Amino acid sequence: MTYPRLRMSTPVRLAIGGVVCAAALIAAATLAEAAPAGDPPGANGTVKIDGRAFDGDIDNEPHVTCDFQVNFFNFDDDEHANIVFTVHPPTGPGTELLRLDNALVSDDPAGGGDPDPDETFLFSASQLGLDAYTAHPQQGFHVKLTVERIGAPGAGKHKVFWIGPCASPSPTPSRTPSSPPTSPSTPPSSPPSSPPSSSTSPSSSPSSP
Ligand SMILES: [Ca+2]
Ligand SMILES: [Ca+2]
Ligand SMILES: [Ca+2]
Repeated sequence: MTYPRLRMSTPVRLAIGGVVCAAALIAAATLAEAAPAGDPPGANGTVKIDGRAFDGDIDNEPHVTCDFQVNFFNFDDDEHANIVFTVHPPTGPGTELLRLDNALVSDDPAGGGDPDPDETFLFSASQLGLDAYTAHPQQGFHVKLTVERIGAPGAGKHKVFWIGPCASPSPTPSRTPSSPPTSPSTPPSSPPSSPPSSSTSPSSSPSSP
């Protein structure tokens, strides 16, 4: 019978904790509502890298594995851009990996108030031809994305990020012994592609007597 002090203070602490949590929630909600997000004129669009799981949030994920999305936000109506990937040091010297010209990145006006999610493009390390490069054992391939805004010279967007090779099945958050850098990769033999050419020309001239 020598512990009445602690027993008395526990419900008080719980009550105080609840009040603090409620106050923090209210403050956060107020901040979110009060954030002014307009649609100023000019190149106010933004580009984000989104790795799995694809969430579409307006934040950048500089480490992705195998495949990833390039998400466009707040671009103007009917805006087009060139999407260009180059290999970045130390993985490579800046060679162009893939170019997607004149892609439609927004089919609606920039959101006047709300965040305006626009187009999303899916890419993968193998699509970029990164198999030709040696992945850093921990980081993967270093790649630079450049978005050239058509009709808006000098207003390009850049993102530099790391892509894990597609061979790794899942991103492991724990520290694992790095796999040996030299992986015996067999070159993909091109499958015998037989296009279904069913070209039946309807040039049948019914010869009537
Ligand atoms: Ca994500
Ligand atoms: Ca838009
Ligand atoms: Ca939109």
